[in-house]
Amino acid sequence: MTSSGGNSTHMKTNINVCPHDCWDTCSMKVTVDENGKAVRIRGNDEHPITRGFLCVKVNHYLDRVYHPDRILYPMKRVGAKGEGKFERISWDEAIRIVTDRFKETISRFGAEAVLPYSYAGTLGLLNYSSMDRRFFGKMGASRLERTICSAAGTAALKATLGTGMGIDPEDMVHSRLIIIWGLNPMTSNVHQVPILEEARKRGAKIVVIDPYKHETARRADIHIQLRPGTDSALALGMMNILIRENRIDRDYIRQYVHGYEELAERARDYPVEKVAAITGIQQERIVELARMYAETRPALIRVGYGIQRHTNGGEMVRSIALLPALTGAWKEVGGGFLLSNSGAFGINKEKLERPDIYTGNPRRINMVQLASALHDTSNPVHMMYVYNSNPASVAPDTGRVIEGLKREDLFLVVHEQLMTETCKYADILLPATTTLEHLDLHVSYWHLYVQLNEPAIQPLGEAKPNTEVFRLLARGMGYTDPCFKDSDEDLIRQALDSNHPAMQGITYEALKQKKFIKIRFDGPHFMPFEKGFPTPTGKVEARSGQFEKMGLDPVVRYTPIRESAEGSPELYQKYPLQFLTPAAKHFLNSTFNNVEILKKREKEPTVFLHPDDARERGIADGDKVRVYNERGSVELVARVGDKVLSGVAISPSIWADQNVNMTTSEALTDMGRGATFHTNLVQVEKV
Ligand SMILES: Nc1nc2c(c(=O)[nH]1)N[C@H]1C(S)=C(S)[C@@H](COP(=O)(O)OP(=O)(O)OC[C@H]3O[C@@H](n4cnc5c(=O)[nH]c(N)nc54)[C@H](O)[C@@H]3O)O[C@H]1N2
Ligand SMILES: Nc1nc2c(c(=O)[nH]1)N[C@H]1C(S)=C(S)[C@@H](COP(=O)(O)OP(=O)(O)OC[C@H]3O[C@@H](n4cnc5c(=O)[nH]c(N)nc54)[C@H](O)[C@@H]3O)O[C@H]1N2
Ligand SMILES: [Mo]
Repeated sequence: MTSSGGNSTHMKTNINVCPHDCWDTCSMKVTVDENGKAVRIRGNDEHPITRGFLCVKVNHYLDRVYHPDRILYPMKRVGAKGEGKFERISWDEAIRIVTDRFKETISRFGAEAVLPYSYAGTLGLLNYSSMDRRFFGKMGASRLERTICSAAGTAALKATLGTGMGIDPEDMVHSRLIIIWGLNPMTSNVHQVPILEEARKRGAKIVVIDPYKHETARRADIHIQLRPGTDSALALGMMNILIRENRIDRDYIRQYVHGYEELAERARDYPVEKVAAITGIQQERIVELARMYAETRPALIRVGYGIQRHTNGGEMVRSIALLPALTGAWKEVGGGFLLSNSGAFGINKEKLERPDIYTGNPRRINMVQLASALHDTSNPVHMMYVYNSNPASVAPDTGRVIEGLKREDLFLVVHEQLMTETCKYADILLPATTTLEHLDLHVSYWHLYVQLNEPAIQPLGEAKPNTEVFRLLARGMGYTDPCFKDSDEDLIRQALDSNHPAMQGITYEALKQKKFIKIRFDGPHFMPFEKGFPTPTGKVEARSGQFEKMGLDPVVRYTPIRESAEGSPELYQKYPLQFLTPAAKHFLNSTFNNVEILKKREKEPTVFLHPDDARERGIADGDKVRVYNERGSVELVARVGDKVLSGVAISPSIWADQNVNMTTSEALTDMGRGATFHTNLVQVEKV
């Protein structure tokens, strides 16, 4: 704690961690006044990734903490479901009502009638997954498959590289070619921007491959704008050129690639003329890209999560992840691949989640298919407990999700910080603390720092952290396992109790002192695959036995996405526009879409259309339009220009009242059973 000058002798500064589901996992400095109120928040200038600045959203984090819609007390519903009328009750009463209802539901219908629903409202390891997993595991409740974000990419990396790991983002300054593939750092990963700028100063070229001409694409040296869902054809086309022109690293391949011959044969099916026709990219540009990729070293491919939210999302990530193995790009510092680094940490998840105390082997419900789960009459969900998530906004086919939430025979508990669309349907609302109000431990899925978040202020009202609520619920249920008594500090020690080499020296005490510590690795740079890949063959798997067992083609190929001209010609006749709904700059999924200043900056729910598509429909820039398909519709303001190709429509998401997820589908990805928000055909008309 340090004083921060002027007449503010009673001010103190606290180090917190940004809890949001984002690559950057920032370190924040929070100033607290003499009344215990947080009055200022800024990026920690001592943190090598945060570099003293926060994103446009989290600069306004205090507007969330002290928001008029903050839920401060437990409440019970007094109006109709969806009306949003609640009355204050005590915590004791709330816990009694909820545990009585759990007991009644379990005795009448069995524990599978209970569905926990959570995602990454906070990435703090304690409040993301610890006591909650113990609690619902002990109960034997339906298991939630948490697949809404990254499942296809994770499965693709696991099978191809053996783990979700890539290069250290701090080493990107050494890259001379950076291909940003299906990611928009200016919006979703802003702390990568200074690294890109530094690399560029040192001579790097930046290429963006994305159907969307977003802010990052505009600033890149080259933007390759392709048709959505066709990237595996592009990657195979690049391989075809690399192999034909002998621009591959045969030594590296011999040592590190399993199934190269079969991959080379497959790549022969993707000559440049064919790839140009599939992707919509000119032939010369494909050839130029492949040659540049082989020649400009070190070359890094940085892939985002947006790209894998398609029915062929796994295949796309898999094909792209094979490229650096063909050119041996992994050998150089700053070369290789990066999607996720979550596999780099050695957190002791077993100790946090305690699968040893779980009851039975309950059914699994995929969070992407919540709409169907809530309409399942054969084994209905009668009780749902939501925390760390806002399914009425973020889950696909939202119209059907909301219908399900309105069911009179569904009892809904929501533990939240602020009123959300989901809260409106709650029977019981519980108040949650923000990251300024609780203790937690953080890793990142992009950079390599472990961080400690200690509370800066007292909980507002009667808000409680997730961990504490599950302790109270466990007591109410009569669960006597000692692990339900573990304190948050105990949980941190358990998480850090790990033999993993990356975690050596990272203790609670060390973190209390330093706040953030980089994981341990040998040598001056993090070179995760220097000694081989953690796959069954010890090599990059161009031929995958794992996929073969799953009934997939063991060698990658291009499959058209399900909702596209090639994938479903009949549907395409009625709904001829591919609708992408990637991250909005001023919101984080649905979080922050209730902060006035950020809504103003994001302006209005918008859809970008190509001039040809607009003209054909009599739509002018600024017109209100209806975007629809058989699942539902949403009203957006049309912006006509060059951000999209003809045949594509894009809407930055997610707004509360005009929600694009009314149109999105529950279909799952080819691997990992993930979400396919971007495989979505629509029609657009003027209203
Ligand atoms: N401001 C802001 N930041 C965020 C978030 C947010 O909502 N707002 N969300 C956070 C979360 S939860 C996550 S998972 C990450 C996501 O961050 P990103 O990985 O950046 O994900 P998206 O923004 O969904 O999509 C990135 C890009 O993928 C492109 N894309 C879609 N389909 C295809 C395709 O077929 N091929 C190619 N090449 N590109 C395609 C989209 O046009 C988009 O530009 O960001 C986090 N950060
Ligand atoms: N169309 C479309 N839909 C999408 C996406 C897209 O790109 N396009 N992105 C998808 C992706 S990548 C993701 S990750 C999902 C995200 O879906 P969600 O995980 O539901 O994300 P948020 O909308 O940010 O909602 C998180 C909620 O958790 C609450 N919360 C935060 N911290 C805590 C806490 O400590 N305790 C409790 N109890 N609550 C807390 C917040 O107040 C917030 O309301 O959305 C998906 N939906
Ligand atoms: Mo996500």
